[in-house]
Amino acid sequence: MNVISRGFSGRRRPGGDRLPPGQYLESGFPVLSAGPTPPVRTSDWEFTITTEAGQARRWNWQEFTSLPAEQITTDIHCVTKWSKLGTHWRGVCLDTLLDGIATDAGYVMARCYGGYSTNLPLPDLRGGRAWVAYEYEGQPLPPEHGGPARLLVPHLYFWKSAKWVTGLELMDRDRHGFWEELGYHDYGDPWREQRYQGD
Ligand SMILES: Nc1nc2c(c(=O)[nH]1)N[C@H]1C(S)=C(S)[C@@H](COP(=O)(O)O)O[C@H]1N2
Ligand SMILES: [Mo]
Repeated sequence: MNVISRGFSGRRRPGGDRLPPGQYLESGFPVLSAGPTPPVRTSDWEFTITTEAGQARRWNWQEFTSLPAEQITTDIHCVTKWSKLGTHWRGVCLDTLLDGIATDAGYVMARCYGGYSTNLPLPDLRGGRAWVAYEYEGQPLPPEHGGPARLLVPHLYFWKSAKWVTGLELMDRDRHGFWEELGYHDYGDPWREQRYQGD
C-alpha cells in the first residue's frame, strides 16, 4: 500500500506539472520593479489604446471599472525563476478592450506610468489570455504590484505583465521594450524557457 502511494505521489516535486522548467515555487509575492513605484491616482488614471493608423480609444478610471470584468485564477512565472500557483485577480479582458478597434497590427508595446515598456505579439492579447487587472486576492491591486492597474499575461514570463499600465500601442512591426532592449527574449514563453534573446 505504502509503496504504491509513494510511487504515485511521493516522488513528485512541489508544483508538479504546473511548474515550468527551471522554476521554483514561491509562496510570498516578491516585488520586482526596475524603478520606484510611480504615484498614480485613480482620479488621474487613463488607459489608451492607439492603433497603427493613429486612432485612439481612451478610458478613465470610472469608465474602465464600469466595463465587464472577470475573475481570473492563474499561475504566474517570473524570469528570475519564481512561480506562484493559483493567484486570483479581477480585471477587464483584452478581448473586451480590443472589441471594435480596427487594426491589422501584429505587435503591441505596453506603456506604463514611470516609463517601463514591454512588447508582445497582438494575438497573445486575444483569446481570453490577457487582462488589465485592478484587484489581487479580492483587494485593490497594491501600488507596488502595479496598482491601480496592470497588464496580466500569465502565459508569458511575468515581465510582460506591465505594472502601472497606461496604454497599448498597436504596431505593424515589432520593437523592443525595456527588458527586451537589455537582452531579454522578445516572446518569453516560460514552458520553452525563453529567458534571453536567442533562447
Ligand atoms: N511598469 C513596470 N512593470 C513591470 C516591471 C517594472 O519594473 N515596471 N517589472 C516586471 C517584472 S520583471 C516582473 S517579474 C513583474 C513583477 O511583478 P510584481 O512586482 O507584482 O511581482 O512585473 C513586471 N512589470
Ligand atoms: Mo521579472
